[in-house]
Amino acid sequence: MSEMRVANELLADPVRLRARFERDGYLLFRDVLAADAVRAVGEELVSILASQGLVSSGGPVPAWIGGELTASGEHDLQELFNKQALWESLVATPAVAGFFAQVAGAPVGFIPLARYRVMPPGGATGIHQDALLNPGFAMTTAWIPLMGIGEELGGLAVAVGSHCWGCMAPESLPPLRGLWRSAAYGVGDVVLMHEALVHTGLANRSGCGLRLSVDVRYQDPAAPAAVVGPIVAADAGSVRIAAADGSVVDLAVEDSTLLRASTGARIARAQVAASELVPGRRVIASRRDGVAVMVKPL
Ligand SMILES: O=C(O)CCC(=O)C(=O)O
Repeated sequence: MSEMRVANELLADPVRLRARFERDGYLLFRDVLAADAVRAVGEELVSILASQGLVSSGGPVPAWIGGELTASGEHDLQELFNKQALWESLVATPAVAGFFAQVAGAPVGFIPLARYRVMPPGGATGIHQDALLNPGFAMTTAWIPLMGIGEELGGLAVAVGSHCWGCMAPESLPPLRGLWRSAAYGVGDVVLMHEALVHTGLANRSGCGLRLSVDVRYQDPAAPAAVVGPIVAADAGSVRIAAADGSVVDLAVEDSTLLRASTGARIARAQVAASELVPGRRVIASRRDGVAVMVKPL
């Protein structure tokens, strides 16, 4: 697989930086995030995993002793990790927030669509595009290794230029041969990805080592901010959300609106009242001109 291009030299040239992102759909930066703060997030995850009897720490790479990681086990881990607000603190660290503001040209808002990746030996993440199931946010994904990730541990691979195709189901994607790019990653590195870029998490072939990373997402500062909060009222034609800033936001629901259940399944407009999208349920919504583009439970 070919190497990703490093974009550090473009940080001083916003026009070329934007042009590279628009052409390739990704940017790899080396050693730009506060390494101590990133390492501390990884160490905290390892100590939570150790407290659950899933890893034995001590070596340079934590060893996975947890057997198969099921979908429900993974879900429970995300809940445990989320209680610590680790990624939220990381992106609020001034040096880290400053880096993202420099790349985007203005301070950015992160949306609560982050995911910690605990990748045991043999594990991999399927080929996908982030915006297929999360449209309307004008978001960029920042993939952050939480430990040194060499070839054996796998890590992120991207299909260069694939963001230009629009989003589609993985089985409908054009041939990807020749487009894949990856790298060995260090703590402090970050890969930024266009929301429609095809990417994957390569298989962890280390035999016993655990791979840890986190992917966080921020919006284009010019895009309408995501609405996050509990539903006040919802029916087939509209959804009203009590937003975090204290305002109440009314959004129209149309046939084009993607209403999702927490399983990821699509909810038909006529089924809203019988779904999870009921008053009190905390959701995130993207929007355009007063119309909900996507609504899903958090
Ligand atoms: O880390 C991985 O395995 C995959 C990451 C990913 O899919 C993402 O950042 O959206």
